[in-house]
Amino acid sequence: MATKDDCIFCKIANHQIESDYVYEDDLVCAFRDMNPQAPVHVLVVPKDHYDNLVDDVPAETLAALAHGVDEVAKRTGIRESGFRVIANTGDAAGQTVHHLHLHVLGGEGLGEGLL
Ligand code: DGP
Repeated sequence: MATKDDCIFCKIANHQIESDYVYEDDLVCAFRDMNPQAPVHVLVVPKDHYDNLVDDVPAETLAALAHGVDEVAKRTGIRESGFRVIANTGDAAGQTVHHLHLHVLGGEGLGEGLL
């Protein structure tokens, strides 16, 4: 696994630091956000380190992330009601952890989308 020493999501994906995992396979893992912004708020991350969505991420990994989102939606019971997926990409978007992650948000009171 390609990791960065100082990256918290590399450590969580590598189980060096344990988290509240929802889903895991060979390429990605999903765990609950420590600062939830919705009743369901899960982060889906690749196990290899990429800074963000435009960091030459292999197609296989992008597909695994999409599959991970679907698994999270099923496992947290938000697949039928609907949910939101956000990838903050770069400083201007407010990305604070520079390891690619997809926010999966759902549940009561999610409200309307921004766009
Ligand atoms: P972003 O702004 O897109 O970079 O959001 C990063 C998210 O990561 C933020 O909602 C808080 C979450 N987060 C940061 N550090 C940790 C951690 O150590 N564990 C967990 N579970 N979530 C974290």
